Amino acid sequence: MELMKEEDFSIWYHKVLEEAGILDMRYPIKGMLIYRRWGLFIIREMQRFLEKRLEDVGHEPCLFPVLISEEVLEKETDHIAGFEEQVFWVTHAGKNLLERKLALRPTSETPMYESFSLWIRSHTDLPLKVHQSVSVYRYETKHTRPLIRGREFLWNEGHAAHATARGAAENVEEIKGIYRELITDFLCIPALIDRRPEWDKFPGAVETYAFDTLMPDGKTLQIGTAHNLGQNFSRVFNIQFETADGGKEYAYQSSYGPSFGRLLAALIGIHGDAKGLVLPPLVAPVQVVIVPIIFKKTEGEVAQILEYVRKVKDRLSSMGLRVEIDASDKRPGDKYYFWEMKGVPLRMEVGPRDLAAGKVVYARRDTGEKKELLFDELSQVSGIFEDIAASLRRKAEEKMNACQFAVKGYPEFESALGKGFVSAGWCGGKACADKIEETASILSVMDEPGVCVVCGKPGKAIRAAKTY
Ligand code: 5CA
Ligand code: ZN
Repeated sequence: MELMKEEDFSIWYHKVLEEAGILDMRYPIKGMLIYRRWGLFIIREMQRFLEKRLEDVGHEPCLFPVLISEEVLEKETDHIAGFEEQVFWVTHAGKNLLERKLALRPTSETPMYESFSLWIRSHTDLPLKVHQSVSVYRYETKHTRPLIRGREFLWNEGHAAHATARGAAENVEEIKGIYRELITDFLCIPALIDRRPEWDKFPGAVETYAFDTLMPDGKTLQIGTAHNLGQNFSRVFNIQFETADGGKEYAYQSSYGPSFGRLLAALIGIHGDAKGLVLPPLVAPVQVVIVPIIFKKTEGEVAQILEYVRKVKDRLSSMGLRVEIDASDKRPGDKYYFWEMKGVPLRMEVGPRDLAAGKVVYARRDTGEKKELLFDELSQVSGIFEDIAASLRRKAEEKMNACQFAVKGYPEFESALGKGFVSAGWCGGKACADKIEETASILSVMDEPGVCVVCGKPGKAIRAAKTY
């Protein structure tokens, strides 16, 4: 491979997606992908981790239909205004025009909240929290990119209703914590959480928080969001409950979703290197690959080594690890190249000398470091995996921290864009925001003061970036 991802990230990225067997991008509908074993496995691991955490804090799994009736989708006006350009409509059944067209879900607030109004009667029914992992459909008009901007993409969406505004706000905080665990603890991806400016909120939300990470080309990628919806939807969908003292009130809601596709894109882009994928051990489809090194090829030697290799595999498998033996006829060098490209965290090499000494040689994918372990020390692999994860996380954090710039004037602002996160100032005026957003996005308007990079008037501090 030996492709430098920093120099041309897009070429590197497409090549890795294809060669590592993550995706097949030749599906003949724009913005739609075929997920292959390697990519799907990683997504399923993220999904498993997230669903467990959501269910631990009281979310019930559910599965809603992919079609939404026109009437339901269009109930909340801000919401539909935000999505109407992006909705795929089903208009026909065979040759007949449907009486009412049906939408492919772009997100599931509207159908779910129809049901919430049936499910919620009393304060004792609250909080109600549900989640589902599904694909959603948005007719994106911006340039589509695999995993990053698709017209079909995979996510988990969580939806909650609480009896109080405080309950909803606390839920959003809890979700931010869970997403932080998924993104940074589990996937080793650093991210900033920002409250989006008014004009960039989710359609129908009171408040939107977003997780942004930094891709190798200097553009930021929004990987997940959590929205406080207040009572906007509950008023429209009539989600009312009887309070403890016999009154009636509308529920306070929140909705949230990380994009599995974007998380996978970030994982690949941030940890990968010139040889291809580099996977954090917890999500790697194969965590250890064992390569038998056979010199003499006498039947006796081959059998002995293979037997030892199987013993090593059994030992590692008994620890719950995913292990593969590559006993193919390829040359060892070709095998190394192949598994490195696939991002397998640990390679073990076992030759006649290792067999005699009862040990294995291992090479770390992330650092290339080579060391030995005795058969009896194989339990140390778990510790090595923790070390690999910590090191990937630290490297990515250092890189992202080194790409945060604080600027004052406009020329400085413009030249920092595309290199990472840029802190600057904005007066609050529309003309200045428009000027800034010609080349960048304002990720957040902070509470601290700042001097406008465009007009020089006092205002508030902002964070801006070139975004995907
Ligand atoms: N209903 C809410 C929360 S579930 C919602 O739809 N929020 S969203 O519009 O912000 O989308 C959630 C996340 O999906 C975004 O933060 C972004 O990371 C991801 N996303 C949005 N559009 C795409 C797309 N076209 N391809 C891949 N991921 C996307
Ligand atoms: Zn200004």
